[in-house]
Amino acid sequence: MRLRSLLFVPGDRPDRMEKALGLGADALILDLEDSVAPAAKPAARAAVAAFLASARRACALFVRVNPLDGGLVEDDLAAVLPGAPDGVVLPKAEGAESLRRLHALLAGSDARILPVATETAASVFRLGEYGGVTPRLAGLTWGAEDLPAAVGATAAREADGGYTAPYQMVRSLALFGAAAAGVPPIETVYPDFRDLDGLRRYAERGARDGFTGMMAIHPAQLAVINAAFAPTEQAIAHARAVVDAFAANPGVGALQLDGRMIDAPHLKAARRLLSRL
Ligand code: 1VU
Repeated sequence: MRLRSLLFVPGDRPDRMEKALGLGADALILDLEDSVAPAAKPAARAAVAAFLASARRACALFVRVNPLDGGLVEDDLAAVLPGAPDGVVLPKAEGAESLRRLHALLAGSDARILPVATETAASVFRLGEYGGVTPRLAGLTWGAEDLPAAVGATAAREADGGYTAPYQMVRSLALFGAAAAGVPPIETVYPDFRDLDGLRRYAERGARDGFTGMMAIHPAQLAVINAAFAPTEQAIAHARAVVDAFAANPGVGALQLDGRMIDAPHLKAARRLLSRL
């Protein structure tokens, strides 16, 4: 499943769901959590269930349920699993135990799991736990909204779109946690949805650092995100040249290509990039 761009659509906005299918997102995240007010949760569950039952599967359909300990997730899953979502986004995930619990709740369904793995202070210390727990793991993503609120920080972002030191560290740990688990790292949302230049810089930085996709909150963000997370022609050509150079020199560990040394890590990176095409 390719996950370059994942668009949040509030679960209580059925008017936006059908249209969202044709916007170029690789996945929609039909949200039952923070974008839906408590009183609107039952209606949102019903709307998401109805949409899943009838939607053209033009892209992957994920549902963000409520957190495991809030007393809502059981009703969320009872409503949406009959519609066979491709995946469930788990907010406030806290390591292996959360994955095990959700895996059990998904019995009888093929849904994958995408945890949002940095939304509580405790979760940060469990980012190395996600590998090998369940074959349902579709990736790992992080959030920069709930954690500052949980610890009492006044901001997580710098004016230039980067993060303050504590949240930059959390982003890095999420990236390495996903890599250690062997699943795609998904960059978090860029909330200023009118600032497409800032988004482009942010998404390109994410792709440079190793994230393979990103969540979106507004349709205008999708083209920018898809472009940032698609390998450039130049990068593809270079990767092919690296693979070809090693194929032409079997048994050789280090080579030169255009005057620069290439060895095993470069071959691994080239193969990884080509596998995403
Ligand atoms: O022009 P049209 O009327 O045909 O369409 C509007 C609008 O319906 C549409 N649109 C969307 N369609 C699908 N999914 C969306 N998320 C979405 N957002 C907008 O685009 C056209 C233009 O809309 P707009 O620019 O006038 O935007 P609004 O003021 O109507 O809406 C802005 C917000 C931010 C409220 C809206 O985009 C939205 O609800 N986004 C998702 C919010 C969300 O799910 N937040 C929680 C996830 S963030 C997180 O938890 C971090 C981990």
